[in-house]
Amino acid sequence: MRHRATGIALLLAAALAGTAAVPTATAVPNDTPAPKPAQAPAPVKTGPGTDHAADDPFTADRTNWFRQDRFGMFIHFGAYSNLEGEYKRPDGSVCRDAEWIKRQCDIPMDAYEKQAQGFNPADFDAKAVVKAAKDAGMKYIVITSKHHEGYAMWPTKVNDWNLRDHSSFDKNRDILAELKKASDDAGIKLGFYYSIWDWHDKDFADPATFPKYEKRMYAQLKELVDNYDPALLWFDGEWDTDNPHNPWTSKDGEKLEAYLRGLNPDLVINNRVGKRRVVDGDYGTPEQEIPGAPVDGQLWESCMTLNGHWGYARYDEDWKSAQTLTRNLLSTTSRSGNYLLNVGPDARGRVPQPSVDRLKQMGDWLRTAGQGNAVFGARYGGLVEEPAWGSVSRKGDKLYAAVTQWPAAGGSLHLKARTEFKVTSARVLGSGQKVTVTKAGDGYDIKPSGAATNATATVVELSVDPGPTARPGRGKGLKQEVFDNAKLEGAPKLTRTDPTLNHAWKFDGSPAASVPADNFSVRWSGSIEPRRSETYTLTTVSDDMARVWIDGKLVIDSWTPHEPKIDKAQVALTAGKRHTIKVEYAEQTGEAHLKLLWSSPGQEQQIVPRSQLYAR
Ligand code: FHN
Repeated sequence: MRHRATGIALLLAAALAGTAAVPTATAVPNDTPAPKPAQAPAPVKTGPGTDHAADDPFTADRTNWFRQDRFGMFIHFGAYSNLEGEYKRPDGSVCRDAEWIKRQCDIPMDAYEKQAQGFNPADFDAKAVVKAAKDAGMKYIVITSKHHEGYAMWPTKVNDWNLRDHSSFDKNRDILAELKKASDDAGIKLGFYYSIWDWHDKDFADPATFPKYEKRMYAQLKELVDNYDPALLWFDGEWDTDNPHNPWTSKDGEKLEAYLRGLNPDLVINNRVGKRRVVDGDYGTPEQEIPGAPVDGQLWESCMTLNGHWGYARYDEDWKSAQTLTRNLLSTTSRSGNYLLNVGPDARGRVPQPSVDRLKQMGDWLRTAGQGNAVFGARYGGLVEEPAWGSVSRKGDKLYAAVTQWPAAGGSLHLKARTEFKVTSARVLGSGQKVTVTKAGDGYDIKPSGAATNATATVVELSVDPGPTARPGRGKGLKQEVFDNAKLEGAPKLTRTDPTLNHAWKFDGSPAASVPADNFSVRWSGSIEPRRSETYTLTTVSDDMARVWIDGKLVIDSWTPHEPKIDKAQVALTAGKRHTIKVEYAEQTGEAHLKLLWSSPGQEQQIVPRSQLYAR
């Protein structure tokens, strides 16, 4: 912990920095953590034999907090915030945008740098920001450490285009350190957004000098990981675009992801580290939308604005209602997704009050009568189809039906069952009213005897018996035969037991050091043992080619070369029975990926676990 700056020190520092400083009554403690001794990143393994699949994000301890927490705060805060969404051009015309204002309003770089020099978020109060998040029920925060403008919101040593060296802000403050401390004190995870696309760095746009930019980017990311220990990195600006040209490739993403996992194997990383695909990072990032069902092959998080802008825009009063926001959260959870809801602090660093108010209302709903159980630790309902009258999430042996269209007196709510299960009891959270549940047609009718408890969503908690689930198997994995050609020809180069089909060989890797990174193929064979008697969805994520047989029947045939691709099949499996399985895969050139996942009404999506796979 560095010394606490005093008023005089502030003046001295300001004098040195050439900016007038008004000493605050109490010098803001400088919470920049003493940099940890530079961690030499673990050597990044590359080349044949490398498999970049760290674990199964659907079940790994590393991602558990992300899968349980469900609800986070996004913060867009940068030099653009100083303009508060509006730029008056020299000719008197006014141009409006938020975090894209420099580009969309064609602000010359010198003019933009000049305005940034006046940026002074003196009122940024990390404790207040964290309180707003906690009051909302949010469990993690992701703040823009560097947006497309390239302006670093921490005292980076890599350049002087940052809040410490290029602003009117207190040079003894470090808002990321303040936010890290406040988040840690409040038990909230902190993550950083980082834009790959950089409008300011002169080496970015030219492929010939891009490596120089990349080196600086790696150095900045190492500063963030070493000095602030984020739980999550939220990349952005990975897409193909111009002005300036963005040369980022999926191979660049592979390299960066491997580097970051070497820095901290516990990091959770989004799919924009690469090219926003199912094989990039740990989770998908739909934006301003909510997928209609659980996303195949990947965790996911929907990010959304509270009004119409990510960065602060003083004129934008188009705030979503707390009701809409809470229902969005319930919808994302009921499809096993996360909701990252954005606030944009103003030029002084203050979170707009309408944002704070709505977040508090969301938190009030979550804290009422245990309604938060429908979100925190909950996931896709699975056992039932999503109804038109609301959403259904599952948490252990409970289903939480969040009803947004309460039935008329005497009416009932129908739930269509996706598998055999029993409802053992039902109650309305926050009400003593009687609820009767009767089997009806393809599912159950839920008949409440009273009124809805609130206008946002009334939660009916159903205690369920999901039906028999066999004990975990004793499998050790499938027989794996690896061929050093793309046609599964000849004798296999090696034969062994493969615990799970969860492979990301990507560009440089392969199943073994003796197998080249291109032109290889693999056959897995043995049996798969489900724990429930249900219709399972088998999902492959593959690049270049894959096909799957169950009990001798070809159920997935994706045997034409392709980019990373999802294929699915529905197969009826019997609990405790060992169904024969054969999977074939071929890699010609380029990237190589093969994952085999399963899900069923009673089984959430995961890489098929080792315990359920047998070599014979
Ligand atoms: O261009 C950015 C945009 O400014 C904002 O940061 C969003 C938030 O995810 N991401 C990009 C647009 O997809």
